[in-house]
Amino acid sequence: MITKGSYNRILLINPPGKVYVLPDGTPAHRKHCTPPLGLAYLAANLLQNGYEVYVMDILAEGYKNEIFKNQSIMYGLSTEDILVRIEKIKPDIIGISVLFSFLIEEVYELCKSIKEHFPDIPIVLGGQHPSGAPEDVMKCDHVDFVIVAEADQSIVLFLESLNGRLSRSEVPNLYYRENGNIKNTRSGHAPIIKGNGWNYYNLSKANIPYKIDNLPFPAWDLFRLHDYWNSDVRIGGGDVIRKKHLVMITTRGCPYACYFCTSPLMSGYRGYRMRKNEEVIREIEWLVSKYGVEEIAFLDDNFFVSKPRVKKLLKLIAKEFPNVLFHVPGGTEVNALDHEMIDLLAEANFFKVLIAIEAADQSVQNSLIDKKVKVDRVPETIEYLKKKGIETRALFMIGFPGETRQQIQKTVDLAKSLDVDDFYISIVTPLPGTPVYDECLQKGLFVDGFDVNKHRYSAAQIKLPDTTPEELEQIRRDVWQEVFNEKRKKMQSIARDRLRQFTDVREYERAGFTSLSNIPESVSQKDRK
Ligand code: B12
Ligand code: SF4
Repeated sequence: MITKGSYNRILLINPPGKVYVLPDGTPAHRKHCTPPLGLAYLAANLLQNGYEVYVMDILAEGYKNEIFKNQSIMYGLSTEDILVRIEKIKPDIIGISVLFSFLIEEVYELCKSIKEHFPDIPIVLGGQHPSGAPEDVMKCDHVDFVIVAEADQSIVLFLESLNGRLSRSEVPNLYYRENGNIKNTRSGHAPIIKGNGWNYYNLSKANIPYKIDNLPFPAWDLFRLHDYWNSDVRIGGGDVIRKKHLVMITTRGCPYACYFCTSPLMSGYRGYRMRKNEEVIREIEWLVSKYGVEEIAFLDDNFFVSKPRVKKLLKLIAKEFPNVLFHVPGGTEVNALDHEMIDLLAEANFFKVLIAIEAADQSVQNSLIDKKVKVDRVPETIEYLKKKGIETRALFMIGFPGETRQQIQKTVDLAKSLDVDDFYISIVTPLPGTPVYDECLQKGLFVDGFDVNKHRYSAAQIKLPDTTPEELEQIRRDVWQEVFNEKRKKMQSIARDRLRQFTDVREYERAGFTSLSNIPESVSQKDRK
């Protein structure tokens, strides 16, 4: 039972990392180690409101510590270390961020261990997964609260209510228990789209920060930045180039609502908000002068959506920061990339662009992908990006509900035919809190044994008309293997890319792991190199 009282010391936790190991003993993807921007924002808002904030990034602080569990390599601080730290900090409350659905089981285990040792410390969960499946998450007895959507302000109001200065009903987007029942403070608003256990609200009803320039800068002082800088780090689509790198955001939300994406859930339906360019410049200046940052990734949902904004920003960046590198790991709309934009990107040291093409078939584009990529513009855009010396990668998705083998093949063929430095084909993942998830639920399209708590991004989870899940996974892997050598050769021309150092795809995927040789033989069905 959580009683009103004194809740001033908050510990914010970033959970461990996890990489699924395929039956041939190869990791499904590389490890990553990205500074958690969401937690840095929450910390800044709490500090600004007089709270005492501590941060524990389990992933970054224990990056080299790997264990094999449930067919996956987990990396991060050990449970013993985590409990010792909690004992030392003695927080009044713990907040855990769950950005990735595939980590939810590990987060439940973490909550259980914490509760076994510290039963009186309340635990609140937030981030993408709890926002998409709040009721489900509240079913875990070790979780006391969930706050859905962007929580910069609501977490402060939540603590104010625990401290008796506000009533619970004044805390927006909160899920809690009362007499054993799960309740929430959202019911007063009519959602614009009502899903199965989730809602999309208009921005004005979403109770999230409206003027995002009013938010304080992320509280990076609380984080051990050298843990990120010394890791074998990867921020989306390739390694960072410079050691001292950090992340930022220049807009929140997106004016579109693609049916597989969680943006409307977190940021309101078409809840796009821009920062002023001067404020963005001020934050870059601060990162450079205070932390010596040499490279910055913009983590916006859709950085390029307002072309006039971006063009003005790029001009300012080129003028003010000629020695800093930039990139946008979230993917770039093809439609935004006209020649002037590409010229400005090159001038502003944007060294890499990831073009989000998603599907080759225009009918899939038209019906499912709200941003409506003009597929016929892609080859010419790529040609011009390469001419300007910008590393160019393309992003695709296969396995949309109803997608035929022919349509999938069209995407694969397009990926192979484009003159990009690298491309990634993802399998469509039905994330909780998205229309694609509900469609699969309603039409019985989840593969046998599907469990929302056991999400795996590289696995096929949707039944298709004429492709089995195994075939879909194999298609993706075969293309990757087939073009690996060719891509590697292309990478010779690109400075310091990790890909070019390897001769075999498995060798590449094993890079950065310290414990692969310890994986039990029974896990690997084929010969492991
Ligand atoms: C940067 C990023 C990454 C980074 C890593 C990020 C990190 N910190 O670890 C990299 C590039 C490595 C990455 C990789 C992948 N990513 Co990614 N990534 C993002 C991205 C673009 C930005 C995250 C971010 O910093 N946002 C900005 C901050 C301000 O928002 P936030 O973190 O959500 O925090 C706010 C709220 O969530 C909330 N909150 C957060 N924590 C907490 C905690 C508490 C207690 C509370 C109350 C509230 C709260 O308040 C915060 C402030 O408003 C998001 C999309 C997006 N724009 O959010 C996708 C996203 C998180 N990625 C996603 C996916 C699927 C992937 C990949 C699987 C892609 C792939 N197919 O390979 C991989 C998996 C990597 C892995 N785990 O191994 C999905 C996850 C969806 C899900 N439910 O699982 C997202 C949401 C994109 C999408 N819409 O599909 N990703
Ligand atoms: S354009 Fe991108 S960020 Fe916007 S809704 Fe579609 S997938 Fe999500």
